Amino acid sequence: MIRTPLCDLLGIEYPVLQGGMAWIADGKLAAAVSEGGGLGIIAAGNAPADYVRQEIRTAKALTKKPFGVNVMLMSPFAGEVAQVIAEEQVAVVTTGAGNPSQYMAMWKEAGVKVIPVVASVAMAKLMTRLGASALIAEGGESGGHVGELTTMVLVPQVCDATTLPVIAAGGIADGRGVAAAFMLGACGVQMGTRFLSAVECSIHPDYKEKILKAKDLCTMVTGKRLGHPVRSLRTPFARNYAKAEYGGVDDETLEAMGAGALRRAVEDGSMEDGCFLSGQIAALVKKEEPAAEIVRDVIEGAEPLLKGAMKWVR
Ligand code: TUI
Repeated sequence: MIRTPLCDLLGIEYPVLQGGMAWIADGKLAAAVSEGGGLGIIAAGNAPADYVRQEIRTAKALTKKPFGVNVMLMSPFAGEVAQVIAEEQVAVVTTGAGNPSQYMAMWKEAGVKVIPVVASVAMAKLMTRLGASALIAEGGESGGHVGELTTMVLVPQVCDATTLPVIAAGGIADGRGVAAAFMLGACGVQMGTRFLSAVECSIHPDYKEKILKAKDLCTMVTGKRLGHPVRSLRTPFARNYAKAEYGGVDDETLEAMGAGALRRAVEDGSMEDGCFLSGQIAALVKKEEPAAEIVRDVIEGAEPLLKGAMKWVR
């Protein structure tokens, strides 16, 4: 059995978090992960506060175990979502794509544990000073908004920069990834792409199918020109966007192409105008299965590897 300080901090059985994927990670998926002994997380994405409150209530109806909400800090609704999280006294808030400093005092006062995603050492130090409960160090192998550094180089540097528990994210989808993350100094993992195949994940069937069929080189990063690089499946949409980005298209047209594209992928499964977020590890996602089995599988896969870590040492 693997138990780390993160389990005690969050009141969970296994040190596995499900990433807050916009328009994907709803109350149903989050509750299934939490019921399975991990920490499920509802994604606020670009949605208004009412949507988030509804998903929180759905999760509360499905599980008595702790779950979290992820705030996407570039969302125009981030402020009102932050408020709802405090009002609903959600156990944990994670943040992404920005600096959550302005909300930390409010959340802490409401008893919400704050776990920011950091993509640099400077942000890790700032969040430690402002009273975060733990940090998620997310490397650029992940799907969605990506930073500059890989998981391999970010995680040990963040571990050196903080005394807080560190959760590794980006490029982790099985027991090998979990064991590697622990070797780098993390005491927990967050996975997004692996949970796209969960039975309780309500994405369009074509999206799921695409993930199950993905190979090593199936993702690409677009959006660098506008300052928001995003990793997604290499679909006709992503290729067209890249062509526009490096062609003569102006910023407004590019913005318009991207607007609503995450939601279109999830709801319509359209390869032509949807953006299918995916991490580089999609090729390791082999079958659809209940979220609880995914949580158990990655931990059970890591155990023998960690126990056998001495096999080359003389
Ligand atoms: O946030 C994510 N992944 C996401 S958010 C998202 S929705 C979206 N929609 C349109 C454009 C862009 C995103 C899809 N996927 N991951 C967590 C994450 N946070 N990765 C990197 C960061 C990060 C980056 C910079 C965290 C902090 C940060 O600080 C910047 C600063 O203010 O100094």
